Amino acid sequence: MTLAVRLAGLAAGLALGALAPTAWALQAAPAATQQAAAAAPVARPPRQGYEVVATYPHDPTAFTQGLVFRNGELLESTGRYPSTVRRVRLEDGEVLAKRELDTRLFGEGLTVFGDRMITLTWQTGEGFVWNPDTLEPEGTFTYTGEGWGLTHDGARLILSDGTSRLRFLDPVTFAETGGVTVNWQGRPVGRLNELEFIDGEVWANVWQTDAVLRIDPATGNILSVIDLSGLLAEGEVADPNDEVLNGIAWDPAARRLFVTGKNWPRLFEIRVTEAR
Ligand SMILES: [Ca+2]
Repeated sequence: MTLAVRLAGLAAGLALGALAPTAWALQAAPAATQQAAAAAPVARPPRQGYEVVATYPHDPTAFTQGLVFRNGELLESTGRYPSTVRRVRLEDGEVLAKRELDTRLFGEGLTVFGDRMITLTWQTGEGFVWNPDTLEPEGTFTYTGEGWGLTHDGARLILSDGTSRLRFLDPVTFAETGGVTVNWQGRPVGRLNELEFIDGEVWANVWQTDAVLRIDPATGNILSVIDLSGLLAEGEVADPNDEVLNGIAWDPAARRLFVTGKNWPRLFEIRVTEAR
């Protein structure tokens, strides 16, 4: 799929006019919802754009799966083999420390809850607890299903698994305590990947698109869609199908927002612009 095709798919998805399998396609909705949609066309969610504030180098071999800003630097998890967790200097992208996962594991989402860094793996149901300063492993846990993105709201871990579902986990026991289905006016929207909790909202990028959804975690309702297309020029990644937008980090003190992607050569500080 070319970049142009992906962007066309994104545009179709943003319009939410069709149930065709577009890039951030709506998943099969309940029959009653589909009938309602057929009777009354559903307006698309508010759409937002962005401005680039600053650009930083990013390790182009980092297949980014989780991204967090902490204490002036980035914590990042990467997938493929060997997967890694790493501390990264923002200003020049220098990897300050790195740990490799066992080669049977494909690294996924990352968050820091208190003084514990927590990471997921893709299809192995194994999670890890780390010291975020030393990257020393401190424990493991298990969960059901796949692991994609991870963040928290101060009380609960919030996990995505590639579907439209956001699941809540107890941050100490890792027991699943609930969840919501991310939706636009009742229609589920899936392929949720990397997550960040920002000002009471969950922000999720949608796999293989340039879309970031702003989500109300109480209801799963989509509040708006941020269109991040155009951050990279065509040809900046070798494989636009796999090397997609993935990575949202928030600096709450300075209110800075960072985004990058899998094997992207650059990481961006951006400012989101008004809905239109
Ligand atoms: Ca994140």
